[in-house]
Amino acid sequence: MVSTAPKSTEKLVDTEGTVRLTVAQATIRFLANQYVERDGTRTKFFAGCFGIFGHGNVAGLGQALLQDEIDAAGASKEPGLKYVLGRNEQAMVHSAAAYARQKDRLQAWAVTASVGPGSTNMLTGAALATINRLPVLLLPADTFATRVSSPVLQELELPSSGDVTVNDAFKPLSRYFDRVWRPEQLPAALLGAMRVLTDPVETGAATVSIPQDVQAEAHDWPESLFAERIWHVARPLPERSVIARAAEIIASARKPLIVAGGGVHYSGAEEALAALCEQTGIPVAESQAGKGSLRFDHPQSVGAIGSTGTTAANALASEADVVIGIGTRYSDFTSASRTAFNNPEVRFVNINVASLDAVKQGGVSVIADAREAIEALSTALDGYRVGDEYRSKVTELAAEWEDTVSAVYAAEDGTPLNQNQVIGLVNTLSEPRDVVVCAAGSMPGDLHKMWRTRDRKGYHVEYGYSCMGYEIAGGIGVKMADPDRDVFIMVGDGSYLMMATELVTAVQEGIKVIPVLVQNHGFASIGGLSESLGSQRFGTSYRYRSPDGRLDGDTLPVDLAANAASLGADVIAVTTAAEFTDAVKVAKAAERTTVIHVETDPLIYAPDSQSWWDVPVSEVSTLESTQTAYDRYADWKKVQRPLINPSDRSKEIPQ
Ligand SMILES: Cc1ncc(C[n+]2csc(CCOP(=O)(O)OP(=O)(O)O)c2C)c(N)n1
Ligand SMILES: [Mg+2]
Repeated sequence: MVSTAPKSTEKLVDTEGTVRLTVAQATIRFLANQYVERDGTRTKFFAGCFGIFGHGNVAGLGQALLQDEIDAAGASKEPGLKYVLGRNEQAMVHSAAAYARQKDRLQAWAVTASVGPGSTNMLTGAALATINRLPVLLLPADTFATRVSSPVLQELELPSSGDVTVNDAFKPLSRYFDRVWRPEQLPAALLGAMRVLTDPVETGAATVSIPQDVQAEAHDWPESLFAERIWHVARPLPERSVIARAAEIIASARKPLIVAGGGVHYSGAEEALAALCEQTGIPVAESQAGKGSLRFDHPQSVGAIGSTGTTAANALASEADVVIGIGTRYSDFTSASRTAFNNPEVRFVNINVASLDAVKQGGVSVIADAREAIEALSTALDGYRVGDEYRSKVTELAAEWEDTVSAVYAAEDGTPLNQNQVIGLVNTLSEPRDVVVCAAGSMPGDLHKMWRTRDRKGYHVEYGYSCMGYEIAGGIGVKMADPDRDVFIMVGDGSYLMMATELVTAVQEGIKVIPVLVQNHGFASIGGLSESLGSQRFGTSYRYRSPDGRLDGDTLPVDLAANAASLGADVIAVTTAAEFTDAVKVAKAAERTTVIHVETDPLIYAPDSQSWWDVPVSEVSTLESTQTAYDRYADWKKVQRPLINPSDRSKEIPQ
């Protein structure tokens, strides 16, 4: 335990092939030597390590990162693990997750946090990464293994259990969890984390919790622990008999529909998908994570599906006789809470690398890499094409929706903008390769419906967790992953107030992003939802408390433009379309992060999806608004497909 380590790591290799390093130094050196390989291309897996130091990691992992940086500078090399100081631990995990998504999960970040609150601040990020199946390595610090000075500052100290610490809260949120009580456990923990992080089925947050005394403890490691390791990212092949069965079902379809999810992107299956739908004429609808699987103007593209879908995709979904899910989790937004696929005879073919997703909605499960499965299906479907009538219907419905979008995109000059027009302006003024980023509020749904995606990585809306506060942190992660693209971050005032802190990190790192800050004085999204559910927008706008005790006074004198400027960003406040257009030009030409601040009316909505989302309404109430909403809710519940016995339900969509 008592450190007898020499001062310089250069002298540490002894004749027996061991190297004496602390657990923290060994961790950093190991991580710097991990690579992934897919389709013959090799990539260094860890781009770096985000961190905020405190007791628990400052003298362990902090010292190891310092030594790595200084040693690299001495050798005129890049550090093994570049260190980036963030402002909030949750935000750092979001940046890491966004980076991994933009890199199609072939690169990731480690995130180190201090013991206690620093570490538990990462829990929300862990959940987001795991739900979105994005690789992030979390290194929360833990309380003493020796317990000699327990309870240490910020220790949980449960009377009922000696080995539970706050970090146990990471267990249900992580796809891999280990705690390194002894140095000898470290190799197994790190190899276990790497296995999960690089596995397309398993990936998500991997957490290696290291007590602070163990981090600083020296150990003789086998040199081979630090050899370059290459992790193959698999493309599991579909079974031949399953493809034959899937092709048979699809070939019998008169109104098939593909639902493309995030798996299409992660597998790099966009071209294969385009080829399949050009060959067969099958239209493609997209989930939030799958948006951009086809360009918006591809003849077979019908855009977003589900609760925030286009009328085109939802009309086709409601009649489809075969639905082919590719890389989708079938979240409630995608399936419109199991009301989207309304044909009583509908059958499903689900292609997914994860059996968890492949079995959803029933039907044939093709457990395989998306690209491999699509290519196999293309061959098996040789000669199959949808009928001309169906093709014309697809074209007609898609064109109708595009007209609807064009109409609401159009802004009258000289008048204040609404959110549809703001989205339209960003879409038309950005370049096809630029990226739009969003996560929570009314904008994710509006973007899903209306954003015209022109590049496979041009649309980045986190909607697995829809986490307020992801926007700016996530946008920074996207920009770090893809510095050649401009990144437009669509952020509502609510999300901004929850976590704008990483603007400071962007300034520190010279990272330029373009946040479009939409000020509507509260929650347009939840306000609208509340109203539709009979709850009268209660508690959803940012107002003074009025003398009668309700939160419905004047709007608050909050100046978010000044707030953003105070964090070091350039800020342009605009009102009209002409001002917005000029601001985008300035922001695109700028080298610094430039926030565009615009006020909008929260009562102007995007065009309707003609769809539903299951949010239960109070069954009994003294409020008429709630009673009316409950009746409507009960009508929709009749349309919802049960998990089994789908035959005894209403097929009438409430008007
Ligand atoms: C961390 C977190 N807390 C709460 C919610 C629930 N929620 C979803 S949207 C929203 C309001 C977002 O407000 P704002 O960013 O201003 O967007 P707007 O609704 O006005 O478009 C809330 C509270 C959430 N998604 N994430
Ligand atoms: Mg708002």
